[in-house]
Amino acid sequence: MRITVCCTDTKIAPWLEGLRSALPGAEVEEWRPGAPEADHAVVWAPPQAFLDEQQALRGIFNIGAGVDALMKLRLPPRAVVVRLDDAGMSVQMAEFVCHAVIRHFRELDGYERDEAQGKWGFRKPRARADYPVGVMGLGVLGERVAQAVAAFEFPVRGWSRSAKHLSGVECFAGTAQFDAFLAGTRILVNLLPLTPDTENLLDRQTLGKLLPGAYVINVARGAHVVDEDLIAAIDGGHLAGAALDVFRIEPLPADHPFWRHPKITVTPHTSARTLREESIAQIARKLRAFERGEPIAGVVDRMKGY
Ligand code: NDP
Ligand code: OXD
Repeated sequence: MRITVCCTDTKIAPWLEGLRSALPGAEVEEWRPGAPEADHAVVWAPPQAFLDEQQALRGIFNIGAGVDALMKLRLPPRAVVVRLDDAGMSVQMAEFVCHAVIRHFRELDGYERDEAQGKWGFRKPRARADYPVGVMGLGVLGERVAQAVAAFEFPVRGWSRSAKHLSGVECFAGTAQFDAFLAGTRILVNLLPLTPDTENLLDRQTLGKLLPGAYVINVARGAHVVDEDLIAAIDGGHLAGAALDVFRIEPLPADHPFWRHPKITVTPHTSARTLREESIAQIARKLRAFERGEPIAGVVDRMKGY
């Protein structure tokens, strides 16, 4: 079995080494233009030229959970696209989102400002019941996040494409129930995949349907948010602020207003990092199962785009 590896913005040597030792029978090489056609590819944001040359691929294994960049390319017709499912990301995402929810709810940002001024002063405790948390996307990451937030006794609601039943989470599904989901949400967490259906979903209209004083936590993709609409909703007072981990352009350009907005917290796409060892183990496991003709988790539905 021949495996070609093509990962932009990633140190490739440890991936090659890890894949070679996890799949001893396979020939694993970094892709170079003109390389022989492989059976499978391990990729992150590959160029179109790579896919144009590698038309015989049967499997494309993405070293991330989101496949939006890959879905914008012309893919070899018979290749099955497989994403990472969890691989150590869901616990990271749960801790990141719980931290952001609690930082906002407990006004820890305000205490940080007070500390900088040497000020000792309490804020009135807030009622958890007034801060329902709404999680958009109840997949591998969203479900784990919803349950982690619920463990802190926040009222939790979730929204997905298909109907779900999750303990401790009030579930809403489809466009028909989107407004009802938004209308009862004060802290909005975005964990949707980026697809033509979800791009620009967090615009003026959507944000305007949240409870007054809502707070937005975006840990999915930057293109879910209409940047100007988010800033306008914060400056207009309907939103209390936002914690943003993902952006339309990454790294976030130095002159982007998000950097300097006092009510926006910026982190550099770090809420759930790809963990190399876990990811290699998962890809190797899936590749072996795939070769045996067994079903594997994380196969992307090309029609849905995730
Ligand atoms: P999954 O595919 O497991 O889950 C996606 C969820 O979104 C599903 O519940 C799905 O509904 C729902 N969904 C998709 N489209 C719609 C729609 N049109 N309307 C309503 N619900 C919809 O993905 P993961 O949980 O693994 O990952 C989610 C995203 O998180 C990734 O796509 C990626 O962009 C982002 N991510 C960000 C990271 C970071 O560091 N910031 C790290 C890893 C991922 P249904 O269940 O009905 O199919
Ligand atoms: C991913 C990501 O999709 O890192 O895994 O954002």
